Amino acid sequence: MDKKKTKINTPQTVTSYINGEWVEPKKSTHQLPIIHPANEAEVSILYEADAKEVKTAAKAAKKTFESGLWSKASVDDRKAVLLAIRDLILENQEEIAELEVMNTGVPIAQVCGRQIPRSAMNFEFFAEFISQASSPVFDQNPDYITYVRREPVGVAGLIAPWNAPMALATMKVAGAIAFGNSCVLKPSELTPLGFIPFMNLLSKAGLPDGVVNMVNGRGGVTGAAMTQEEDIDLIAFTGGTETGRLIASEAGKTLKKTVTELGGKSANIIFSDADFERALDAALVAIFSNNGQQCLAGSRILVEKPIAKEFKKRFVERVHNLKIGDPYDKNTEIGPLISRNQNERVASFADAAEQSKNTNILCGGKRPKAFEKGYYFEPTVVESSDNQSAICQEEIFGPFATILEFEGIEEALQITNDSKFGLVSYVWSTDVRKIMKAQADIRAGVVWVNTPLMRELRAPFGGYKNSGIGRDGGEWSRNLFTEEKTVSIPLKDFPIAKLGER
Ligand code: TXE
Repeated sequence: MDKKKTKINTPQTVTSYINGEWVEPKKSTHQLPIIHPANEAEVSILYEADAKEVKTAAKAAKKTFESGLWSKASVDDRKAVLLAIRDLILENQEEIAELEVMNTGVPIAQVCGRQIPRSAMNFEFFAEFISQASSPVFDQNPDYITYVRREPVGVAGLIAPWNAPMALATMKVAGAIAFGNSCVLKPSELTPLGFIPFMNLLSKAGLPDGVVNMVNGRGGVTGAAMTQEEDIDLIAFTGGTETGRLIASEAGKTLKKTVTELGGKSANIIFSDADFERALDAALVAIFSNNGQQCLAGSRILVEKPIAKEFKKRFVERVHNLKIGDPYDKNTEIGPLISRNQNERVASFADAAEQSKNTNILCGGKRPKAFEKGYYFEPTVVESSDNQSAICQEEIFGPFATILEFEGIEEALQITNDSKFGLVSYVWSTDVRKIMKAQADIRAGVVWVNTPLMRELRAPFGGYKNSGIGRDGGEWSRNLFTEEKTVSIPLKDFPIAKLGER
């Protein structure tokens, strides 16, 4: 990494944060290198939390929860702390952003423009939400009043991914603590660095120690211990579909509430009556932002036949112009992938495309020669005539667009729904009837009409099919992070059967 471009000091060790204190690194602990994906340099060392340390974190969270200090704090007090966390994230955004870039390789313009503001917004959103939320009262029966209380569940286990570490983890942390829970957060073992300044700012914001605890380590060790831990009451997970399956079945053994937000292979349908230029711009944003590593990527671009030739030509021209480079450079549009593994995974799909007779690589497909080091991969565009091919069915999670042609809405919808995933979808058309049919028939949790990437925090977000179970956002996060308690109180004395009286 070019030192001149960053002002921060990288933390040399990453440990757990329990009850308001950093755990001292121990030589005997299993250690993992933290790698900067742009130059493969080891920038820090993670000291992995084992099952015992996870238990300590869960116990600290439970103790704080039971103390009532936070779980029974007034909504106004909680709101003030959440807003202070928002302010401190914004005050420290430069440091957090630079650490995120060091970990993820996502271009700094995108981290500063989208992910850090979104992290701050997550706290503001839930601060506002809790101050307005109400619960139903049932007074239809004149002899009783019955109402519903919303109470925090207890200790939330939050397992976060590496693609947008801070933005995705803070959605979970903000939701959990807004409703009074304590939590144990596990960032991805690839991307813990930004959470170091984040943890430090929580107590400055006035959050009591032990409300947010963090453990670090591999999924199979630290994450698995969380899903098995008796003192953790719920799991909110974002990550891969296979991991989601494992987590849900493990968490089921101790009957934890579980929400999983998993992968996608989302269709971006462009009809020939669409605003061509806007659809083109948006198709590029939907697949190439975040280095293509996002669950809501528009990775299958379905183009109607009359405009397909022109669309492919223009799309490929633009892809050739994308600026690949150092993620700390403000002009960079595509940085390196997260890891060697992810780079090899993406390359394997390009190799498969090269072998297949149903697919044709229009550009990219290789590691760019300009970079000796770093997990860079050329932005890749492949056309396919078979939606069953691996590049149309599997989540590739990289700068890799697949283009399919279709004739008419029926075929577009058939291809869209011919997928084991169902997270989001995009529809581009100026014909309201076509739009209305598409939004009704698409089997996915979100339909974006004539827009890319519109995340409305008030609305539910989550997937159909293998894209997950449950939703987050406003009311849906409240459902996850609270228990409902029904209270009935009689308004007058009424006769009670006198059992045992002779
Ligand atoms: O993610 P994992 P991986 C998809 C994407 C990617 C694939 C694999 O297609 O290519 O998943 O990525 C923790 N118990 N997405 O393998 O493993 C892990 O430590 C408990 C989609 O790197 O799912 C990390 O904190 N936890 C996606 C988190 O799970 C476990 C984002 C996610 O890592 C665990 C990322 C276990 N047994 C990848 N195993 C999205 N939906 O946005 C792992 N973890």
